[in-house]
Amino acid sequence: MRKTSASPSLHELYRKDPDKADRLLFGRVAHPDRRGFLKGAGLAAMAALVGGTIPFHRTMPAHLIPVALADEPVIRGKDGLIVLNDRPLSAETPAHLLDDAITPTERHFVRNNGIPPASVDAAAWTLTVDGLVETPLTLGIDDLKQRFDVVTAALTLECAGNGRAFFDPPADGTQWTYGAVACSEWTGVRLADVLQAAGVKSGVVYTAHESADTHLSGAAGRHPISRGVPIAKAMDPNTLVTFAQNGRPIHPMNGAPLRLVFPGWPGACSQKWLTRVWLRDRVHDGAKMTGTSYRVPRRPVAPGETLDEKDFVIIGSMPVKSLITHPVTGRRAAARTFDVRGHAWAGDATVDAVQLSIDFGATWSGTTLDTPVNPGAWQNWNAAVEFPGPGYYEIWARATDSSGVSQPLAVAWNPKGYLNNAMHRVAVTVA
Ligand SMILES: Nc1nc2c(c(=O)[nH]1)N[C@H]1C(S)=C(S)[C@@H](COP(=O)(O)O)O[C@H]1N2
Ligand SMILES: [Mo]
Repeated sequence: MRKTSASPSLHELYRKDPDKADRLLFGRVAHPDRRGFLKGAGLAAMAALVGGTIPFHRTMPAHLIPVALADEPVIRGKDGLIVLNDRPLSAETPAHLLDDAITPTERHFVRNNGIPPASVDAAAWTLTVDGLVETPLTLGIDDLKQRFDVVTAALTLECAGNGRAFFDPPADGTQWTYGAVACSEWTGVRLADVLQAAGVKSGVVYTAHESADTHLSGAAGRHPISRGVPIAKAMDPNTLVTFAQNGRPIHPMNGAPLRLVFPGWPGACSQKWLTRVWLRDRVHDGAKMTGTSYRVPRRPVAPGETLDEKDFVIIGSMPVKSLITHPVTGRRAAARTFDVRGHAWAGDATVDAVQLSIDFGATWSGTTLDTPVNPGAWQNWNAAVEFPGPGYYEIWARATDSSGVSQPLAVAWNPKGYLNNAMHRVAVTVA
């Protein structure tokens, strides 16, 4: 993963307030002789970032940015992502790097709400299933593999705040543009099978998910995020408890060693570093479940309008959307005709058509659209587009879902900037 000048870099943080940067990033406290003092979680965090234990950490000066971080990759195993926040870490993928049908792990975006566990032991990891069940279970990853069908599926994960950067007036929160979406191949077991093994009691309304990451405040027992879904979505056979991503262990920042994946629903439902699923007789009220978190107004609202909590609904299935992954925006093309391609997805529904316009929406033409490789996967589309002559063009893409709903050119404003499924536009200049 590379820093860009647009992101708040480590260097900037250190320039502004080196003591604070040390404390925030690594829990490092300066000694009078200017040696840094790293221990416990701070030392583990730095070791994880530089990729090994630091034998001489005792002589490491305060305010020193390890060259392993300062130079290039900041997150091992990620490549080309743009860091939007350092703490908690959020990084998105430029649209043209999402060109593959299956998103490689190093291109899968990262959205953390707290501090990931510094190190994880997959062999000792357990998942507890309790609450309104006949038999509470505690299962290791091997137990999951042995007791249940192991399935692999390409599943689309999108942050509900993807596209937030384009709201006007601006909406608070991570300023995602297009790249908080991915479709990796996930391997795991069906959540439904696990819940059935525990025995779902009558009266269950919602799941509640817990994990091993810690709150930014450091407060023990305070969850950075704990979301849930209606029991029907949890019993959907496409919902998985996963232990592998693209045929390998899950990337540490994508929730290793165990995470939920709810395709088509807000990424926030897909708890990373999963330790517990409990079944409740009411809508879960954990961290990021209440207030305006992952909720949208029932009706269009004006910016600044005051709303009551009951005017909001919890986001479920995500709206129809598409992404142009080729060409990269800003491309100068030598040829008059070239291939345009990308992906489209529609929450729990499927995409029926993707159309393109090169004349600012006056006319539209069709594309070849694949069916999903499995339920929950995005669909790939492509078209050879001919441009009438030299000059500046915009390619606009518009997907339509199976119930006939199409992407808008602009979406209604909402307080937290969720669900921006406006059409993707890329610029090209034809020589
Ligand atoms: N434990 C835990 N799970 C989590 C989060 C988190 O901060 N902690 N972030 C959620 C959010 S908001 C999103 S969009 C997805 C992002 O998944 P990714 O980081 O693997 O791309 O994870 C979700 N699961
Ligand atoms: Mo998210």
